[in-house]
Formats: sequence, C-alpha cells, structure tokens
Amino acid sequence: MAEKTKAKSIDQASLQMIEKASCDGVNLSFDRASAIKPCPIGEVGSCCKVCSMGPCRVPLPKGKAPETPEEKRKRRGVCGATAETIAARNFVRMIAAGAAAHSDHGRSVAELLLAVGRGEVSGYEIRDEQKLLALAMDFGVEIGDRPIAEIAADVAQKALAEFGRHDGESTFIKRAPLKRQEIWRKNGVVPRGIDREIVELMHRTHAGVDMEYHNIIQQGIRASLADGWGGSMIATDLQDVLFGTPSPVLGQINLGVFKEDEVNVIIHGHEPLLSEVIVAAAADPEIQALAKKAGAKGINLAGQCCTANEILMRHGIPLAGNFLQQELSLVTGACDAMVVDVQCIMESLPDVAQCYHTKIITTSPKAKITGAVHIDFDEHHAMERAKDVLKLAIEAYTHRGKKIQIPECKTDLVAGFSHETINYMLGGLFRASYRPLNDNIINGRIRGVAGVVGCNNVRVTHNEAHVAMVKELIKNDVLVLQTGCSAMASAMAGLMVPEAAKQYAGAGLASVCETVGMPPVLHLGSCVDNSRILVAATAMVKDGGLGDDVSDLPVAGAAPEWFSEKALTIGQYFVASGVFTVFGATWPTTGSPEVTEHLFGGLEKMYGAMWAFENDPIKAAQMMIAHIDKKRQALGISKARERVLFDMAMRREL
Ligand code: SF4
Ligand code: MSK
Repeated sequence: MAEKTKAKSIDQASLQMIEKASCDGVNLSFDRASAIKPCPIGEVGSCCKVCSMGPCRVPLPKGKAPETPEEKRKRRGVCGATAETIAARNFVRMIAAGAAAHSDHGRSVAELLLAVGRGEVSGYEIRDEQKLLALAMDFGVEIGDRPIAEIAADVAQKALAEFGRHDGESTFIKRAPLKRQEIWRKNGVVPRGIDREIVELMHRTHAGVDMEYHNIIQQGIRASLADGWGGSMIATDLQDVLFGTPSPVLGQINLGVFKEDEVNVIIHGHEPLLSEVIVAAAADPEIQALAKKAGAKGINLAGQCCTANEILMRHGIPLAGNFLQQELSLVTGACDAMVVDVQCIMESLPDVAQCYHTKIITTSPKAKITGAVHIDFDEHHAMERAKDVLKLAIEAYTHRGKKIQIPECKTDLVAGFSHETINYMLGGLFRASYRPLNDNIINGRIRGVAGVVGCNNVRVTHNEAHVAMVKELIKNDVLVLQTGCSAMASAMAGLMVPEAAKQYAGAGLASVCETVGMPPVLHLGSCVDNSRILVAATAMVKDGGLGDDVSDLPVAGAAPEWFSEKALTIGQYFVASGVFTVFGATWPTTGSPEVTEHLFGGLEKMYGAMWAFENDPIKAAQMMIAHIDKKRQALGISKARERVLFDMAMRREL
C-alpha cells in the first residue's frame, strides 16, 4: 500500500476501501482534501462576509512580527471592523450554527413526545416512565394519578416552551452545581430560550452591531449553554423517555459488519426518530418475506455517525463506522441503501453511489440532496415510511454488481453508559451514586476523568489522534468518557471492551475496571449526549469530596479531530461549564491573537476553565493530565492514599 494512502487512516478496513475506491474510479473526501487546500485567511477567522461590501480579508501581516500599532489600526474591513471583531463574529456564528443543529434535533424529539402523549401517532411509546416523571418534576408538571400519556404531553409542551422562552432562566440550568450557576449569573450568560439566544447572536454579529470582541464571545457562550444545558439536554432526556435510557450492550463496529448475503441498509445522521421505527420494520414478516423473495437471507441494519450510536445503545445494532467512513460504506459495493436524516451527511453520497447500485434516501424535509431519492419522514406514518425505505433497499439488492469487497474487520465494543448506568454500575441498585468514582479519584486509583469527543477531520489522519490521545489518557489512569465519532474511533481500536483495561490502562484504573467489569473507555452516546457528560460531572460535584464546582474537578475535555460547528459549540459549553478543553486539527481564531488569547486564557478568570489547541494528541493528552494533576493538588489529593474505613470512635470524633 502506498505511503500516501497509509497516511489517510489508521484503520485497515478504511485503507482497503480507499484503495478500492481508487480502482473503482470513485472520488472521495480524501481525494478532494488533497485537491482543495484550506483558504489560509478563512481558516484563521480573518475573512468577513457578513455584508455585500466584502468579503473583507484582514490577515496578519506575513513574515514580520510583531505588527506595529499603525499597521494594526489599519487592519480593518471596509466598514471599519477590526480583525478581533471579525474573528470573534466568525467564531460565535459557528457556535450558533452548532447550537441550532443540536437544539433543532431536541425540538423534533419534543414534538414527537407531544404527538405520542396526545395519542396522535403509532409505533412509539413511553419506554422510560421514571425519567418522564423526573422530568415532570423538573418542569413543575403535576403528576398525581394522571395517565402517563397526559403527563408526557405536558412535559413535551414545557420542553417546547424552553426553545422560545422570552426571559428568565432556562430550566435545566438549575441542574448545574450552585456555584456554577452563580458564575453564569455573575457573567450575565444564563441562557433564556434557545431560539432567543441564537437569534440575539445572529443580530449581534450582523454588520455594525456588536463590535467588542469580549462582548461578542459572551453571547457565544450564552448560546452554547443554551445548547448544552438546553437543546441537547432536552434531546437526550426525551429520547431516553421515548426510546429507553441506554444500558450496557454488546455491539460490533467497522466496515466488516456488512453481510454479503443480506440486504444491507445503513442508517446515517443524528435523529433516532425514523431509525427506531426502521429497526422495528426490518423485523416485520412482510419485509423479511420480501427480502427472501429477492434472494437475500434477511435485512442487515447498521449505523453510521450518531444515528448509529443511538441505535447501537438501545438495540445493539452494529456500527459501520464514523464520519469519514460514510463514503467507504458505499465503496464496499454491498450497501444496498443508505438512509439519512440530518447532520454530518456528505453531499457526495449520491455521486459515489452512482458507481455502485446503492440507493441514497433522504428523509428529512430539512435535508435533501440532489441525486438522492426523498421519502418524507412523517411520524404520523412512521411504519409505512420505514417500510418504503426498506422496500427500496430490497429492490436495490437485486441490482448488486460485482464490485463487492467487504473488509474482514470488525471489533466488539460495549456501549450504553448513560449517566444512570454509571450511577448504578458504580453504586449498585440500592445505593446508586458516584461515591465509588469519587472515592477512587480521591484514593488516586483513578487520576481523573476526560471527555474525548467530536468528529473526524480529513485534514488529519482518520482516527489517529482519537486513539493516540485516549490510549495516553488511560495509560495514565484517566477514565475516558466518549461520544460521537470519537467513541467509534476508540471502539474500532478495541478500547471499549472490559479486557482493554488490562492491556491499555494504568494499574489503578485497570483495578477499578476489573472490579466493576467495565471498559476503561465508556461510550456515552451521540453528539447531543455530551449533555450526559455535564450531568456526570455535576453528579461528581454533588457527591462531595472533589470541591463545589465542576471547575474544581480533576477533569478535562478534548475534540482532537473536530470538523463540525457542533463540536465547537460542545467545546464552548464544556469550557463555560468549568472544563478545560483541548482541540486539535485546526483552530478558527488565530487570525486575531487578542481573541485567541481571550479564549485560551481570559476565560479562565471568568469561568475557571479555558480552551487550548494542540495538534499532537500525546502532547494534548499530557496537557489534560497536567490540568488534572493541578486540580488534584488544589483539592489536596495529589498523593495517592488508601481509603480509611472509619470505626465508631473515629466517626464520633469527626
Ligand atoms: Fe467587510 Fe465590514 Fe462587510 Fe464584514 S461587515 S464584509 S468587514 S464591510
Ligand atoms: S456525527 S458532529 S462528525 S462527532 Fe455526531 Fe461525528 Fe462530529 Fe458528526
């Protein structure tokens, strides 16, 4: 295999398919990335195109630093906007787009819950009544002896009202530690309605409105919190109510999950509304009979990107792979249909599919692609639509060509570590709590906790940074929590099975994992499920012994291969929630040293946490570990000590 090809991914199955694509004459994102170099001015946030007098480019002068005050004074757009304003505006507009995507996902789930509560749809039910009742209490919905459907409808309406809340404070803000809430209030960033914060952000970044970069960043933070503690949290909680709160489940990942003798259907995107029904439809006798009539042994469902995480966690459906493997799934020649909903879908899919027999099926009125078949998903006719999708896949199966090559690569993983599962797994049914986790952090067996999340980015080697970073962290006794495509990268590398603890984790972390029977790297779900990490961090604070705010905890966050605006939003709400967060791949504000310095330093004084950038995953992991050690020192737990069991005399003295 050519060295140039090897540099594209660390995953053998992906490399095989990249080679096959080249033989098949298929143009992949990997090829396009070689052909299109990033614009060096746009990449660093120094290009403004928010009005028709531009685009204005305000790059740092090349080759001679530092810039003189006179040069700096002149480095402005036509309207007079400074490089700081332009970089800050670009940065927060990315946050707004990410927050909008997650939150619109949350809104769709709330609308479905309302329809279920009102009895307007079939094929869905309330799967986690306990979680629904807890939400009812959060929202102040009367429980009494009312029917569960009625409570569900009221909860859904309250959730929907969160999006348009005109003033006051977003309801879930109260879930955060009290000290964190005070920090937000002091800084004036407690979000109101999600829609309101995004609209205000877009207003403030219109030409000629907010022109002070600190102030612009503040609104970016407010919008990010509206996502993390609002839209995303609503999505996660209501999905758990409707589809069940995940618990540990064994699954498999990688392109080897395709089956040559079955109709292979990939479900790709983010929202589980349709995919949940497709899972049910695939087992329907009518569909099974049609598949057999077409000569297949059955229907083989697999997921891609975060829809994959959703159906894996709840049904054990295998994962074909992460973001950069979506085109590669088609290159196997064995993908009969790829059905997509929203987010992280490549527009090139119909073009790649033309080389094979694959049907690309869009399902959301919000996300159509030229060249794809569109079957409008409507929850009122969910089962019919799901069957329509599968019938198209069965039809496509009969047109399979000869270009089939399924890599023999698939890896086991255990997923489904929701906050509730971690609570139960560590504390037990009758004493569910984070106490054992906190105790193990205090006694030093676990050094700290890291949330490693986010995407793939074709500008860096596929999966390499995720896997290197996670291995470095667990080797140093840091328990890793993961979501999204990052979780899939670790799963492909075999880090998400309990046996990985012995092979890869430090002695302390390995001993805890072996006792509990858990992997050293926990899969918490999809992109919106980063809200589970916020809840877990808060539970650690509330259980005591590790300070009184998230910023006191020995925890850190990272997205080493991010590409999506959603990842930036997640990073920003991590930071604003008190979590030191390191990004890799690229950083979008370096065109303004002042804005970058504010994000990488100034925010620490305001929020007790800041951003950092480091492209080397080992160095980035070391930065996270250094931060964890700093927090351990501040907590007075930097020296490992065994837990002392108090006898009665010691208790009395205490
Ligand atoms: Fe140029 Fe100002 Fe218009 Fe931006 S808003 S494109 S800096 S004139
Ligand atoms: S799918 S946002 S590429 S993690 Fe959630 Fe993966 Fe990033 Fe999309």
